[in-house]
Amino acid sequence: MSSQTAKKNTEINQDIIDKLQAMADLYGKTNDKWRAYSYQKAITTIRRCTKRIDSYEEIMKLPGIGESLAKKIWEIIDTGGFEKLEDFQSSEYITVINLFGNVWGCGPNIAKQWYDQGFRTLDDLRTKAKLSHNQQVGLKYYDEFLERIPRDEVTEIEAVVKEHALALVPGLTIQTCGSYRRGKATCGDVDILITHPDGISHQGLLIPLVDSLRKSGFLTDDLVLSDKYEEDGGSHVKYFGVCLLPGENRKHRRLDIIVIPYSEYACALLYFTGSALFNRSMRNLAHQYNMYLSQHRLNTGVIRKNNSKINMGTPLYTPTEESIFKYLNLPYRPPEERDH
Ligand code: DCP
Ligand code: MG
Ligand code: MN
Repeated sequence: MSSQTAKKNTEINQDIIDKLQAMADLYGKTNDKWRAYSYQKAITTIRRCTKRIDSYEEIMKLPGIGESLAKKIWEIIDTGGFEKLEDFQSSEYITVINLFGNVWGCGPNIAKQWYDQGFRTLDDLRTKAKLSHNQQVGLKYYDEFLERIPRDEVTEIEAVVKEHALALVPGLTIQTCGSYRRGKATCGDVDILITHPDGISHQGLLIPLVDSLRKSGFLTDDLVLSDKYEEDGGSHVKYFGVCLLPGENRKHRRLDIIVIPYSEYACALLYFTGSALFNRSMRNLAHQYNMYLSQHRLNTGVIRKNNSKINMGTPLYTPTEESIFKYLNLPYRPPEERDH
């Protein structure tokens, strides 16, 4: 038995996970979603291993890991290196795509277009590229947006939004979701979900709230404001923007606000808490039960043909997150255990 079995479970295979994660991120950035996904699945599987993986056969026995990925994992274990990752990291194309892909709201396709137009640096983008409003904002705050936000600061930002929202409409339910609700020490942005228990008073809140926050100087830039958003009968309205707390040495932070009807609270809370990977497995599980899970509702009796829904089924009563887990025959998982 290797000496590493004495380590905490989470650390035993951490070196393998780190390399696979770096590769998954790069595949995601280059729009190779399928590879990114299979790497991500392998990471989840390896995280569950309670001992150090030390043979190729062992990897092949893990569920959902094919031969070619198994060989790469073995290379990491056997040699401590990962040639494909090193190739990627030293490729000019990958480096530039990664650089451009970190401009907020810029996906692999735009990054590739810029590369094909001959741009190689952020300065090239600033001076030569034709940028949308959102891309200009993303570029302006490039470094700030890449920094994680300390948890305490998220709490401060939440307090500002709460103060303005409650001054407009008393009795609102305001919950910060995303990585914050999952208990992370730092967050990429601030995700705030707002609703009202009376089922109606949330209506018409978003625009006055954004106006109020903007007037106070808290919001510095707007990215997305969709106050009329309808999707399969749901009606979430959302604002994506940039905020800045008052005081010295503050940083511009990304803020997302979603306002929803109370009847959709549990499904929206589950969705907005994530993680994105966890949401994907919950939706897949619902699929297996002929159900359909979205950020609005959980439907049962869904009939699918060739992967499209020919009957949407009927919505289930979902007053709490717990009720959603129950319908899916899953033991409840608190937000802290929903990273994957
Ligand atoms: N979400 C999702 N699928 C996506 C994007 C988001 O299901 N493609 C859901 C799950 C996320 C939540 O929305 O947890 C918030 O999205 P964020 O991008 O803000 O992600 P997190 O808050 O989880 O992480 P971070 O700390 O990077 O903001
Ligand atoms: Mg977030
Ligand atoms: Mn967000």
